Amino acid sequence: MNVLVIIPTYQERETLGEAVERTRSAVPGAHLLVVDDASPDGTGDLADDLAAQDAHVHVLHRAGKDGLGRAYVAGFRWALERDYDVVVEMDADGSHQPKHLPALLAALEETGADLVLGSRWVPGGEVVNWPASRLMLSRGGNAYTRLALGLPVLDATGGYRVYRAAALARLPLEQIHSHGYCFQVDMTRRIHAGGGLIVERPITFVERRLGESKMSRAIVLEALWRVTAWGVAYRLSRLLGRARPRSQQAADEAGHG
Ligand SMILES: Nc1nc2c(ncn2[C@@H]2O[C@H](COP(=O)(O)OP(=O)(O)OP(=O)(O)O)[C@@H](O)[C@H]2O)c(=O)[nH]1
Ligand SMILES: [Mg+2]
Repeated sequence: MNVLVIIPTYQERETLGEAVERTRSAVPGAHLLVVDDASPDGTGDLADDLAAQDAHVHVLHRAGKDGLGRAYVAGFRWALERDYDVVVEMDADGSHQPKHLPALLAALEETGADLVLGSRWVPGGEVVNWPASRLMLSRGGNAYTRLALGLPVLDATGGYRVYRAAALARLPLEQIHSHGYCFQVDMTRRIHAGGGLIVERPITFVERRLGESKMSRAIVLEALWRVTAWGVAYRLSRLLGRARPRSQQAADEAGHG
């Protein structure tokens, strides 16, 4: 399997080096793509230095900060234009530990899944060093998401995950407009709606020690309105989907009668 690990960065000069180093030793055969949004702190230059020293490291520079979702979509396109079978999403900030990657990749192979979620909320999964407020936000966000969208997973918002490239190739990437972490929910619901198999494997998520979080009120509000809008659309389509066979039946009966 040709594996590409995509690491989006904005202002991660303090964390990127360690993330790259740990990933390289956890999965030596994999390639890495850093997608940097012109970080003013020079993260992009650091990424270029790392790439110059290591043929497995690549860099995609983007013009300015444009959100996690857009950065990943650009990374997915880069991967699909090349010969990768598997695409991984991973944060630069140390929260997603590369030591879990072999198990996540093995799960993709063993189960034949299209998407393997590194999950904080399945048995064996955990979060280290989060304040109660952040735990509640993630728990609550996931409960609301599951209810609204009928997704059969416990951690739809997590950003440590493994995709089969063929499953990404089937998605209309140009239609994905979510910016913040609701992008993860968007991807999950699209894979699920397309009949893709999604499995979860436990991870230990560690809160960042260095650098600054890009989590904001705007990102939470975007998630709330988008998940609600997707939920309404999902319920409507189910309602119409159920109504169609009945009306078809009625039309058939009328035809016979
Ligand atoms: N390219 C790019 N990367 C981004 C952008 N926003 C966030 N990132 C990266 O996406 C990853 C996750 O962002 P974080 O700031 O850690 O967000 P978070 O994990 O929700 O928040 P914390 O748990 O508080 O760290 C990090 O590697 C960021 O550098 C963006 O607009 N563009
Ligand atoms: Mg983080």
